[in-house]
Amino acid sequence: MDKKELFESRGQKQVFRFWGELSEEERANLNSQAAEIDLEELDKLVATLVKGGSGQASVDFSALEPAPYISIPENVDTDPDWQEAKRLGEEALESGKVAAFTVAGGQGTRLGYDGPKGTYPVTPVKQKTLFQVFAEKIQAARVRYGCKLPWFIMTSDVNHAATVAFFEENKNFGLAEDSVVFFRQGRMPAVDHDGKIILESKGSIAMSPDGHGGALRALDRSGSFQAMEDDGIEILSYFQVDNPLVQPADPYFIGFHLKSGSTLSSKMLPKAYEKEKLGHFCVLNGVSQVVEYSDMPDELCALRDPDGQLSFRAGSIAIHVIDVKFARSLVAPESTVSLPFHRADKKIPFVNEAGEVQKTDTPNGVKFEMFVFDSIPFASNPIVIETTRLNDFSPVKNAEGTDSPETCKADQIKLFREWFTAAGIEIPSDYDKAIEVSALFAYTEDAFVEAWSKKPQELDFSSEIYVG
Ligand code: UD2
Repeated sequence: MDKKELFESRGQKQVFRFWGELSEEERANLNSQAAEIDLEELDKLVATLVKGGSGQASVDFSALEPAPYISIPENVDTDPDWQEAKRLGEEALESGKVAAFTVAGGQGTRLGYDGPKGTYPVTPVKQKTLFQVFAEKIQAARVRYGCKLPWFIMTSDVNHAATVAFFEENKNFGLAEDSVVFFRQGRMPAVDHDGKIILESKGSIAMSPDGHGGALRALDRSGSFQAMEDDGIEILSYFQVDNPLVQPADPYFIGFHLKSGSTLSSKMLPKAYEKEKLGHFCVLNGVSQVVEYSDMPDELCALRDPDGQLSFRAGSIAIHVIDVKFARSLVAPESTVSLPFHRADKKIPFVNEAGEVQKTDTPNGVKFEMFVFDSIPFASNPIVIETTRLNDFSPVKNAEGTDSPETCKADQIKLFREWFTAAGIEIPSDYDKAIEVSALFAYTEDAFVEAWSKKPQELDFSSEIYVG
C-alpha cells in the first residue's frame, strides 16, 4: 500500500485530495511528510486528546501535594551538604562526564522575533546573543574544569538551517567544531477538531515541532545518545534557549544529583506570585511530577501554608540534570513507558476546498507536544533543589512586560552589580548605566572576585561598563 492508499484507508484521505494537481516535487514532499506520521499513534491521540473531552492527562488534584525540595542554606560555603555536592559535581565535570544540552526548537512566537530565538541579542552592553552567552559560559567551564563539555543543541525544522548558519558565521564563538552538535527534533501533524490532519497548502501538511519532550526521541534518532556514551558522557545539563542567566555547568546541582542517586534532577524557584507561569513540582500518590501552570487549578495556586508562603510554591524553571542512561531507556524499543502528548489548541492556516490558503481568528486545530518534565515520574529519586533568580533565571519570552528583553537586561545588571560589591568595588549609587561581565572573565560571583583580584581594571563611571 502506498502512503496515499494508507492514509485513505485510515480516514485521512483529505491529505491527498489535491494529489492530481501536484508536481512531482510536491508529491515527493507530501509523501515524505506523510512518512513521518505514525498513524497508529495519531489515532490514539485523536481518540484521547481531541475527542476525549479536554484531553489532558487527568490528575486527581485532591490528592496532589507539593514536592519537597532542598533549600538554599544560610551559608552555602559552610554547609557540609552543599560543599560535598560541589566537590562531587566538580569531579564529574573534571572527568568529562557532563554535556550541556539546550532545547532550541521552539518558534518564539510570543517574542515576535523572526529567527531562531538563540540569535536574539540579550546582553546589556555588547548586545550578545543568547547563543553567544551560552557559548562563553560553556567555554569558561571547559577552561575551569579542563573538560570537553560538549554542547548539544536541539533545533527543529523551522530553525535548523538558520541556527547552523548562525554558528558558522560566528565561527562557533570559538568553540571547537566537533564540540557543538546540532540535531533536529521530530514533528507532529496538526489536526482539526474531528481529528483530520490539516493541510497548510495543497501539497503540504501542517506539521510542527513535537515539544521539548521530543528531545529524547531526537537524541536517540540522531545518534547523539550513542555518541555521548562512546564519549563517556553520563550526565546532561539541560536548559532552555530563552534563559541567559542559567549556569550550564553548576557543580552544586550536578553534585546533588549524584549524591542522591537521582536520574533526573530539577531546579526550583519559589514562585514570585500565585499565577507565575512556571510548572509546579508536585507529588501525587508518591509519584513526583510537574503540573504545568495552565493545568493547575486556581485554588491550588492560591493555597497557602500557615506561615503565609504559597503551598505549591516550587516553580519549575526548566533546568534539569538528566542521566543519559535513564533518558535513553525511556525511548529504547523495549521501554514500557512513553512520554504523554499534551494538546494545544491553535489557529492554524489551512487550505479550503477550493485549494486556497485561509487564516482563522479562532483556534481551529490541535497541535500535539511532549514535555521533557513528564520524564520525572519515571525517574529514580528525582530531587529538586532551590536556586535564586539572579543566579539562574531571567528568561526572554515576551516582547514587553514580564520576562522581556528589558527585564532580562535589568536582572543581568543587578547580578553584575552584586559581583562588583562582593569584590569590594564601590559603584556610585546614582550610577544608572549598563554593566556587563563576559563569562570569559568570570561567570559566578566567586570566580569574579578571584579574577578581579588578579586582574583589576580601571572603571569609568561616566559610561557603560564592560568587563571582558
Ligand atoms: C516553560 C515550561 C514552564 C516553565 C517555563 C520557564 C513547558 C510546557 N513549560 O514554559 O513550566 O518551566 O518554561 O521558562 O515547557 N522548545 C523546543 N521544542 C518545542 C517546543 C519548545 O525546543 O517543540 C523549547 C523552546 O525553544 C524553549 C523551551 O522549549 O527553549 C520552552 O518552550 P516554551 O517557551 O514553549 O515554554 P514556556 O515558556 O511556555
